[in-house]
Amino acid sequence: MIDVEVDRVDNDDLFNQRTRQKAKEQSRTRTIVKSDRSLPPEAKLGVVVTALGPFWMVRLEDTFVVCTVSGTLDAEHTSTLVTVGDDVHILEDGTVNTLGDRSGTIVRVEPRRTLLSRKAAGRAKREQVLVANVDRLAIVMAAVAPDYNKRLIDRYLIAADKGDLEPILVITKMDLIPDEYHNDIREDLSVYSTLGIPVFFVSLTTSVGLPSLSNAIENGRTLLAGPSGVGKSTLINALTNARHAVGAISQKYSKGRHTTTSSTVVPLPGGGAIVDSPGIREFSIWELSLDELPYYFDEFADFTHQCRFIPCSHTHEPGCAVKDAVERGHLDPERYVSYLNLVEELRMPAASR
Ligand SMILES: Nc1nc2c(ncn2[C@@H]2O[C@H](COP(=O)(O)OP(=O)(O)OP(=O)(O)O)[C@@H](O)[C@H]2O)c(=O)[nH]1
Ligand SMILES: [Mg+2]
Ligand SMILES: [Zn+2]
Repeated sequence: MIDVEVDRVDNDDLFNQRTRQKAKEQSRTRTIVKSDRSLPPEAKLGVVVTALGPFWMVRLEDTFVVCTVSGTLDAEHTSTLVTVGDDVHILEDGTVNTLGDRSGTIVRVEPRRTLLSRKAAGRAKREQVLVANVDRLAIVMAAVAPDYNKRLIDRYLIAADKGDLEPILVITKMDLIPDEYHNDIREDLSVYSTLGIPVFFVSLTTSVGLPSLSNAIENGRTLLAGPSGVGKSTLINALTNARHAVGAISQKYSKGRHTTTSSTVVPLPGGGAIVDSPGIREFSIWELSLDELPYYFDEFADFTHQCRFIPCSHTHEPGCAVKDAVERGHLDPERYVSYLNLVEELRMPAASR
């Protein structure tokens, strides 16, 4: 038996008092997970697009339904029963709630195609699934203000690899860079194109570069990741071309709060969707082991078999072919710095990470 995961909302208006009450009730009543695949014929298939306090907002073909989780849930997974991005079957209860939205119950969660998780807060290092069923990871960084961070890009690339997501790199705020420096930036980031990762240089103020980015993410679900202030929200508004319904509804449920706290799936005109996940900043590579780290630096593979010592950590060993390739300019020195940083981090005792 597993607790239902809920995002708790602290607020003082009446509605939120009620949701708090509901959240308490839900964490007292435990949900039993079964996998019996029997489904009432009136159940409808939808997507969980965001969390609203203890509720989940589910998008059906033509409408939204605000849902709780059934006491007996049909699912194959046991960690984080419901999360944003899940394909779910719901039963509508035929009523509207106090905020005027249709309400229902999630009775089945379909198997997850992909998932991204992080270590849940608290002492027990449980896995918390942040978002399910995304296809692509757009690593969003600004050309300047704030400067892009290659260490962080490399960490996100590992996360994408682990989560089976196709990575792309989006560099925003190109309008803030004088034209004569554009090539320097392209050159500085050319290692990523060399690694086969599509790189898009855009400005959200002038829209330069947006059409090709828009084409690239037209299909499938694209998760945005990147530090604060790089333009993720601005990008969503630009590509979805309007204040989207998901945003409007979640605002209604979180009056008085200024920041987005839950992940959101926003549909794109071409059939795909963009997923904005505020918690994704810390999402991690927490399960990563020192032994497997080199495999996430694909380009090292051309050299590792020539190292004098096997296994070789590619840090201090004499006759290390990776280190040698960096010195001779065959491997990117900055990628190697990212690698060394991660080795150092992973060598720290797990408790202090
Ligand atoms: N000049 C310029 N400003 C931009 C561009 N993209 C975003 N901005 C500005 O940068 C600021 C931050 O953008 P947001 O979209 O809020 O950034 P965010 O990534 O959503 O930040 P968090 O929600 O804190 O993670 C805003 O003032 C935007 O107007 C761009 O391409 N050029
Ligand atoms: Mg934002
Ligand atoms: Zn080596």
